[in-house]
Amino acid sequence: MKNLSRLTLALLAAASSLAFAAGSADGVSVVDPYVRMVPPGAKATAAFMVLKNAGDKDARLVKAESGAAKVVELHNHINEGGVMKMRQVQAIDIKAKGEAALQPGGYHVMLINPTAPLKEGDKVALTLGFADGSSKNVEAVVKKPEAAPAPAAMDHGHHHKH
Ligand SMILES: [Cu+2]
Repeated sequence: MKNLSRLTLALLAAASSLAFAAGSADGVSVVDPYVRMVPPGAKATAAFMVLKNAGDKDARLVKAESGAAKVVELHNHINEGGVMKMRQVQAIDIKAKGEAALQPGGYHVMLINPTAPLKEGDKVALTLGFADGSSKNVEAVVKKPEAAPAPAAMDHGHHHKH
């Protein structure tokens, strides 16, 4: 019984240190993460998701990492004289009790030079890093573009797509 209680104490200690380290990642949940399927040999694709912040403090996504691509960047689309262009961004803010949508035509996680072909249904592991140093692991499923939700496309055509 002595060993058991020691184990329990160790688990409790581990659990509390995890909770302490969680920070922004603790309050942020990730809804419907997916990666757009692209033809084999394509030089880039993107991951999309909705980040919901249940916490009392604003959260700031500052990086994404993945073994699925050589370079992983946070991007946004901006309308420059009627032309949609992609730009790398330093951060994506998620307001307290709010959400940030990473969707086609807007913010996305850019996956440049995929390390292996991505097939429909594959799971891509992403690690989201927040400004306070906390991080969150996400599994994004690879979807064909037509099967993937495209909220921008439903918005009466005001938004331009890629
Ligand atoms: Cu991009």
